Amino acid sequence: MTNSNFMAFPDGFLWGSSTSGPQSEGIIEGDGKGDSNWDFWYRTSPELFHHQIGPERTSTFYENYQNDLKLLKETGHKVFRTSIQWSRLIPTGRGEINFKAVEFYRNVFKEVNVLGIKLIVNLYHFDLPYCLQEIGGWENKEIVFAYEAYAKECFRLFGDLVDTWITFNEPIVPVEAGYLGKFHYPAKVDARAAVQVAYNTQLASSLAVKACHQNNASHRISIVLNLTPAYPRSQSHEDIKAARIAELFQTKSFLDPSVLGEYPKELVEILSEYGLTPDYTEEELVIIKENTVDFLGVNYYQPLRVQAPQKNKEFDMVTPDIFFEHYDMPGKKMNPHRGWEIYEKGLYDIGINLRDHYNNIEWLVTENGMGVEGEEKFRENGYIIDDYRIEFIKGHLIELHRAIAEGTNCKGYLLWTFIDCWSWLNAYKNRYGLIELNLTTEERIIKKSGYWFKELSEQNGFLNTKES
Ligand code: BGP
Repeated sequence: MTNSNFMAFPDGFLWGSSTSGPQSEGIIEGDGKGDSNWDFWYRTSPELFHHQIGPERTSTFYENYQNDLKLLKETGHKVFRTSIQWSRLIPTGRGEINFKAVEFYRNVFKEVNVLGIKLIVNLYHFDLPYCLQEIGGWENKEIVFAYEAYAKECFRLFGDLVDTWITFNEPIVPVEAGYLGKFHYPAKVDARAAVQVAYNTQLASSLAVKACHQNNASHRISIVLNLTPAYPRSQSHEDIKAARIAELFQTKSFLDPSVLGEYPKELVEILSEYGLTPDYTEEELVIIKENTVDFLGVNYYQPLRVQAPQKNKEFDMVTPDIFFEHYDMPGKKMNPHRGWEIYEKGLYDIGINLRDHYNNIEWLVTENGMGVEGEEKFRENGYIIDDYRIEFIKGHLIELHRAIAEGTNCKGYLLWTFIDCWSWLNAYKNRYGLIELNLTTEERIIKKSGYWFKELSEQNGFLNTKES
């Protein structure tokens, strides 16, 4: 049957998008920016980056922010999330401030406020100042205190313009991609280092929460986590156990300390059993306990499907493969343009999990979106007709709507992303924007989804014509 329902969202629901400093600003001569780990990696290994496009050529927001921000209105934004680049504000990571960066960020934040759009500012989106990488990066506890000092500077310099902050975006990603895989710098495989990096990042996040509240008790601060329930291949004891452990590593390792103030007991036991307990002190655990987040940001792209590891497999070092393997589920619905599974119900499951196990904490979808390689093939009469993206968003919103109706405390939906942006090793391979960026002319052209998104925001919902 056809179910023509208008999916109305709660009053004041925030519609918008997220981007980040390193993925949108670009670098220009004389801007005073220091190197981040990405700038350094690109300079030394450009061949790793798609079409050898590096972070200096990102979407030129640094120069074009005034015009770009006008497009926020044209695409119906009620909220906008971006990040400060630590290496732009404090080029050597510690000490001297770059006043050109202060001026730039203050101008951007002022402009967003003038437009009447809610601003959320993230302090860290995978981008460590390279000087700090040279002394061990997040493996070294000194970086925790350098980050705390940086966060305090941000609250002091921008606290009159920004009242909603994020400590880190997807902190598990640099752990996995930089210390268990080779997609982020320093691209090494070392489980002990991975655990220490994860712990140090959590401690830094908790210290930033504390500093934010000390600076202004009415300001709110969160962490953005890429949450997804881990779905087991089968209901066998082994697969269920594998899914439980995958969830411990990939979601609960930051979710529990950030929201509940404590690490899950089973995770602590596993780490101890494998000799991976990080260096920590009781005082640090008290900081984590006492400084939980005010709300949560959730990024969701694709589900995590797992199976028990094959029996009798030999491992010469501890890696997550000892505990679980990825499961390639036959017949799954795919985004063929990115090679990622589409599973809309994941968003519903996240909402219900937060409702039932995390004190029904207030949360926002801070990223969800559909990456498309070769998107120019969908251009008609000069602009991109991305009906697939509209369908993708609608499918997820139906599940989010259902979770809200059942009591989850979700206050907004931020798409990834505003204008097509640079994405790490993938550079500009996958386009996600409501607005197309022409890399040669730097022209910005609103896609069909951009106009649709404006309508969605103005009507605070959409007509669901999906078969049910
Ligand atoms: C998220 C990151 C974003 C962005 C996005 C798309 O995990 O927070 O920074 O990069 O993924 O990634 P990709 O371009 O690799 O598809």
